[in-house]
Amino acid sequence: MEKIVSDGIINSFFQKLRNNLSIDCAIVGGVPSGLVAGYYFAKAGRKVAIFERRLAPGGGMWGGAMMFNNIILESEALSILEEFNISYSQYEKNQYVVDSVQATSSLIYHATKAGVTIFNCFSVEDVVFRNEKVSGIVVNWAPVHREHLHVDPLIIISKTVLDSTGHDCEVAKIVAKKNNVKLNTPTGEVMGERSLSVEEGERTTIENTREIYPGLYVSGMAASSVSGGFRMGPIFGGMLLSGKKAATLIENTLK
Ligand code: 48F
Repeated sequence: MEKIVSDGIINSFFQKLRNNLSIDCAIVGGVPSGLVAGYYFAKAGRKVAIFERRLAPGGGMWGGAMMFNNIILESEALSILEEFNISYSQYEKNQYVVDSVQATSSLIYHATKAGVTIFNCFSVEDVVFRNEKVSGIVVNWAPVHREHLHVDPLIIISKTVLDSTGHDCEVAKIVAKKNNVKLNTPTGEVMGERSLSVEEGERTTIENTREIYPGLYVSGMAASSVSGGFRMGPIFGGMLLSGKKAATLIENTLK
């Protein structure tokens, strides 16, 4: 039985990895917007995988605000809460309270049930750049990244890449810095997020969700960070709607 346990995990994991060496969309960062984008993408029958550096996907949603594990969402996001079977209660006219642990776990559960493969403890350290287009990602184990071990990565080929790495917008920074290219942002560069303004932050997160370089899209907090949008704090309607918009944009490109 001991050998069966090891064999089963090793063989099935490497089958899973082999199945995702060439995909339609590689989502970097298992955050709310990335999970929602992956869900709608998988539902559209696309081959999609999420690569998350931490052991647990979910980004900054788990902790609510100051570890008070509730979050706020606007009425515009209710249809997504319904689709993901997340409970909510009305707080004000257009604002709803949600348990952040239920919401985050539900996004992860429904994304994987829809067909998204999540590789946790995977750090994306670069992209594949071919014919002036982002054409995949370069991955390594998160501890290799953290311990700065000089170990070469593996390569995932992908028709599109979604940077949902949150505040750090790491993939956009790598593409701009290493390839000396202009991004589709007001300055052509990664502008960095501005201070907190809830309504502006929620609006600009969705507005800034777009393709910023051929083959590279941004969503969620990364979209704000790349294009100089405002942070918004513990309100997540913009995140979920940004994920849905990203899936629609990418799907339209791949059609
Ligand atoms: O930054 P982060 O918490 O992003 P988020 O969840 O947005 C923030 C909000 O939760 C909240 C807020 C608005 O409401 O301000 O704070 O979208 O999480 C970023 C995630 O991306 C992973 C990282 O481990 C974290 O889980 N990540 C970042 N860079 C990489 C990565 C990378 N290069 N490879 C893999 N994962």
